[in-house]
Amino acid sequence: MSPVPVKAEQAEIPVTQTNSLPVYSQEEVTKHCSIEKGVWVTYKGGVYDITDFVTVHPGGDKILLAAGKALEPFWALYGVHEQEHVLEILSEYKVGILRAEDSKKDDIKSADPYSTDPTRHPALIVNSVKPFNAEPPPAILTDNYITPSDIFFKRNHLPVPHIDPKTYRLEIEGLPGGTVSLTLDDLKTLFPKRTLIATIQCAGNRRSEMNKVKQVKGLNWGIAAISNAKWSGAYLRDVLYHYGFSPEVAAKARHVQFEGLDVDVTGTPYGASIPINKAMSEEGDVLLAYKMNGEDLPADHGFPVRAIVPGVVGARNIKWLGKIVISEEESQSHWQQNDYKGFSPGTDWDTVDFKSAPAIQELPVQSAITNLADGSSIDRDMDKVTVKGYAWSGGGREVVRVDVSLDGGKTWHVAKLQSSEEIESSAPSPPPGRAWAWKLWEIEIPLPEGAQELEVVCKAVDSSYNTQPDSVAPIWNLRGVLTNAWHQVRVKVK
Ligand SMILES: Nc1nc2c(c(=O)[nH]1)N[C@H]1C(S)=C(S)[C@@H](COP(=O)(O)O)O[C@H]1N2
Ligand SMILES: [Mo]
Repeated sequence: MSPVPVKAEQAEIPVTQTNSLPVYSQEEVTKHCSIEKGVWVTYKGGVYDITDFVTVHPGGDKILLAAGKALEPFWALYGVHEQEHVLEILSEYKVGILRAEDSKKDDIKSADPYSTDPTRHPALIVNSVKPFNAEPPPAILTDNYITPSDIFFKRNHLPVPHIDPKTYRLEIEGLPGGTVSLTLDDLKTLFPKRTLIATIQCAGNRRSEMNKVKQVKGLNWGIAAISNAKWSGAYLRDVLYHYGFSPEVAAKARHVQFEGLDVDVTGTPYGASIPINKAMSEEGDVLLAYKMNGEDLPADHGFPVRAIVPGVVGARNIKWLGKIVISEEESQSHWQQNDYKGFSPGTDWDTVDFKSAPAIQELPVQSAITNLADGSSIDRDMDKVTVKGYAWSGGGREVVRVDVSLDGGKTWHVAKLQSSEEIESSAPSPPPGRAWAWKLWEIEIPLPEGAQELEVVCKAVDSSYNTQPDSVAPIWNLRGVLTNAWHQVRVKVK
């Protein structure tokens, strides 16, 4: 008797050496594409039945887009999520192995939406590659009053969109005449070109200091998720008035929403909104910027047009601006509603109600030491210590003073703020309430005799006499935003 032939299917479901999981074909996986039929996905050659995960996790429905398919192209959009703990969660749901010939399909590997991201400056300290998030080293951050665009911190939530300036259109909704569509040329020729210097700071700047108190969720920014540039473009108010913004519109409008042209896998753009008063006020200086430091906006910073909302948190300065909506409502985007808000140190992920807190707009007063790193040492023979840094406040409040201490805050010295003449002839000191740019500061303090270690501290005061809290713990919040405690570095004297 001849041996019983092995059936093709059986041959495809061998028990592997390393574990006892069955092997599935892509065809089989594809059938499991709904809650009813079961939700299967593949990831790095594994097959996962995530039906239970999807049904119990709020927001888990987004993953349904990958049902019956490979997770890679979807996850590639959220590079940040490709972290150990997510993979750990996934491993619980592993039900099989994808047939080798199916897992090698090109479309899985080449579907990287980040593959066309621009190249970046090698000096940047990279926080996350996909999406790209990076800050300059503190030591070079304050080498220039105007941060060179290459090392200006970069904060992207999604892949960088590539926009053809010839076909680019900026849409405006909510004006009496219906939707307006502008070309880049319209923006450049129909409106006066305005130039201003403004600092942009991410809400998560200095988050790493909050992480030391207790773990928070978010990118682990150091002290350089802040930079200062010269921006040129049309005033948003000039554009809105030109297209019919009127007292009737003003009577109803409460917010101006912005949408980016960078979209996630569901086609949802990055978006946010600002209060109408900020948008329309003569003192608001909100720009539809097409130039950064005298050149076209770089791809990472929003080419061809971004919103510059001076004095307001980075998150509202929408890059790759595609749409403006004048509305009674705030933006309904995730980033306006369920992120970029501050909470009590007592609020945790089980109790947080994002509806209970307002969206961050103007940021609190901030300062940091840039020339001395925590844990570094200085020479005992030097008779003076030089301390340098930046200071800035939101809402156009000018920084009026920076205090520096070498002994953890027992004794204080007043730093010298860089004067406007030193800054640039093209930057006359701003009118009160419109101080959008940071101030660099510097001080030389005699080295205290016999000191073994210095606790160097700085704190700034703004024109409303707001100052920074002395420690991080009382302002800790689960998202790690709004870190503005005294900046402190310990330096050894050797
Ligand atoms: N379209 C779009 N705009 C965006 C973002 C984004 O991911 N997409 N990130 C925001 C955040 S959180 C910050 S802090 C700033 C960062 O601007 P920069 O990358 O030019 O420094 O851009 C904001 N505008
Ligand atoms: Mo940000």
